[in-house]
Amino acid sequence: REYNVAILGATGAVGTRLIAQLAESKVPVKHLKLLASPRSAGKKLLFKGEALTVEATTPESFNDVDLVLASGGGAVSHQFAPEAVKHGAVVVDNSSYWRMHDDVPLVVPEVNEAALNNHHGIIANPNCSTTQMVVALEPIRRAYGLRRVIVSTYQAASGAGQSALEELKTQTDAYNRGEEMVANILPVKGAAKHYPLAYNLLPQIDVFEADGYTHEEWKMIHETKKIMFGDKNSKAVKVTGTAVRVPVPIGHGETVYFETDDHAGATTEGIQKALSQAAGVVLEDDPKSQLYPQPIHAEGKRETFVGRVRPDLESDDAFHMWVVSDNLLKGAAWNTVQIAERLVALDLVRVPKNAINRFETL
Ligand code: A2P
Ligand code: 11C
Repeated sequence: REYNVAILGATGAVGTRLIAQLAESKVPVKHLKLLASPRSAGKKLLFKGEALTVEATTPESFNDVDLVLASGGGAVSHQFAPEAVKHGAVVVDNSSYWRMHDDVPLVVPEVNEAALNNHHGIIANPNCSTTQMVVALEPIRRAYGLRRVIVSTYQAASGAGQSALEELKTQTDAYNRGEEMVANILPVKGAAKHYPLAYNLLPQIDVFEADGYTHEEWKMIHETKKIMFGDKNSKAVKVTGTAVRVPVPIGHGETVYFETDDHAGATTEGIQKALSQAAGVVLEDDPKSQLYPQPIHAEGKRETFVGRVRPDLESDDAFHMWVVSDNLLKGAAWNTVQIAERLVALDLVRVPKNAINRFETL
């Protein structure tokens, strides 16, 4: 069987990579439709060497579409994902809008592929910083259990979209010329204040919650619990963290402190072995030869890179590691296309009849 596929948000930082990842995937594409805002209608983008014309998105865009890969942001997915499902299309959604919905599986194939089996038309792709962390933690959980995680992130500008990446480049040029840096986007589009990222660090990703955590930190906590422990509020594991934007174009880094189950016998060597055998992980861990993951080496790769695995010197059953991945690929476009590949392989590219009107539109 071949599928009619639509990419929603095709002109964005993730959308353009969705096109490239789909072209190199095992998804048999009969026809590809590129959708974006009316601003981009008429623009041409290449898919497998063929120039396709971008169309403005309307509810009718999903007529005759089997599979939608969406990356237009939360508001766009809120509006259009239910429309797509009503038209019989299965949506793999990159936005955060549907992730916590009880009827929406939140999937990283290396961790919880089985959650795809009872989808109702929308499958959510996690936040980029969550995805790479759970890819690295899951083999450790399987070997030794997991009871606590404390993460600090070093997140690239492209996580906030193409415009944030361009802003970083413009600010860097301005700084190097001795001119004033202009900030209009970061830390968060639409916030009261904006600060330059070039030559700087911003300890704010997304908006602040009432408890003092940012929404990015909230996502890492609850998405990790839902993906690895099947419940967004699971008490089986404690997760917390701090998310920081760094002046790197592509590739998120994370230091992860984790505690395995009491007396599970975890050792640095055992953890390294589990990581080296895990799907989607590349172990780059040799301090003697200064081998450790770096964003510039991860860019363009689908894998998650792990290094600096070492025991905590003062706590039992506790370790630290350093995790890097291309936030636009495993963090977004590749994980989405990988989910699509698995849906095809499992013959799950169909909306169950009782789910057509399950999700409310705006
Ligand atoms: P456009 O380029 O026409 O604005 P990014 O995450 O890099 O900012 O990309 C966001 C993506 O979402 C772009 O492809 C953008 O299209 C698309 N988008 C934004 N608003 C809408 C909308 N109202 N309907 C459909 N697509 C949208
Ligand atoms: C960032 N992690 O780096 C965010 C981007 O929930 O999919 C991804 C937002 C999301 O800014």
